[in-house]
Amino acid sequence: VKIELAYPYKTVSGMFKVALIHEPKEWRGEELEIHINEARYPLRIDGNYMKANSRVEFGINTYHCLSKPDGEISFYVQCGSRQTPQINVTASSDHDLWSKIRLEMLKLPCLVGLPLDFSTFESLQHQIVPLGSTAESSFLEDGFIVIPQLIDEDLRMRAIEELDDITLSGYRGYIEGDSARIEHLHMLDGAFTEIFESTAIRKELKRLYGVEMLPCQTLTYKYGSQQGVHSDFVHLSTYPVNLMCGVWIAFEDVAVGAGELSVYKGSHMAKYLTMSSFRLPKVRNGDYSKFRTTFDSEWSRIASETEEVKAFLRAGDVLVWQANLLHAGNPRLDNKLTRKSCVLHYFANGAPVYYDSTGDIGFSGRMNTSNRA
Ligand SMILES: O=C(O)CCC(=O)C(=O)O
Ligand SMILES: [Fe+2]
Repeated sequence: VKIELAYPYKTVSGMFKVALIHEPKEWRGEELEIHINEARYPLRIDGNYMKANSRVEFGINTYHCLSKPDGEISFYVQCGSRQTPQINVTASSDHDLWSKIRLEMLKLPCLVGLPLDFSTFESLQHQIVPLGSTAESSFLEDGFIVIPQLIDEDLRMRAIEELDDITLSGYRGYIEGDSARIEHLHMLDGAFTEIFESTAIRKELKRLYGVEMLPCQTLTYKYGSQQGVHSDFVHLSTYPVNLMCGVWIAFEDVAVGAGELSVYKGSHMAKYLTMSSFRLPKVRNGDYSKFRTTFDSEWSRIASETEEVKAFLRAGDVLVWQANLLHAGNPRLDNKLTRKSCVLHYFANGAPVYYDSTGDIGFSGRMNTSNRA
């Protein structure tokens, strides 16, 4: 039996995911005991589940293991006389946020079963953490804000150069002219890494949210995404609900006909739609067909009741949207026009992160992209 971090990153906050790997033939159904720092917890995963899968994933609610926001967590699993190797991780959280969320998170079990659902946290949702008191009222009311000229010229030009090289060389199967997004370019140790680690962006987000926001991914587009109207929350969920944001960066002036981004003013105030809103089972094996038919029409309906704002950003401008704000990529009216841009999603440092659509524990972001485990 062995355990490993299911996300091979060094810094975690809120919750993290581990995988317990065992050989089904050898599994004898012994009692498992998890040792986390000084504490011991029985691991309650039923026998059939264990027998059917050689890899069992579960989450650890770090709010149970730490008595201060930052610290080392070491853990191993005891399995009869056998014991897995010890794993050590460093948890980091924003102090203010951590202390606000901790009392509520202590009501949940230390070992979090998967899949996770919005309803797990629903009873705790009354405790919404207010956004930064220094945020513009337009951000609070509209659900988005444009910050002009946040990305400097040199970085922007290098990002364009890298994006052109990458797309023209067919990186990971990308076909020139396609609307597809290119994931994880910040892992290449280039301009996108600098964007991922940008302190200029984080400084603005700290002002808007009052706590440190950390990026979890980059999604880069050479052409318009043509994505239908949607909210990101069901895919990138937090407890409390409002602790995620999208950051949209324009690398070039957005041209008419290139499939500009639209945002829907005030739509972030609408109900947070989750799988349980529609009594849908979690998405399995990437099959979003049921998801599409239910969510898409409801999102379109809400969008039609709000004002659409077309985001014709200038090169270097950044648009920040709140977790539940509806947005869409318009159809590309002129297929030759590029719309070089990048989206990052940020989570508040210390917010428990999960993906309501799949029930998975989320990767909650960290700053250092080097030393990948
Ligand atoms: O850039 C776009 O057109 C939309 C991207 C988007 O919705 C996202 O990345 O969350
Ligand atoms: Fe989105």
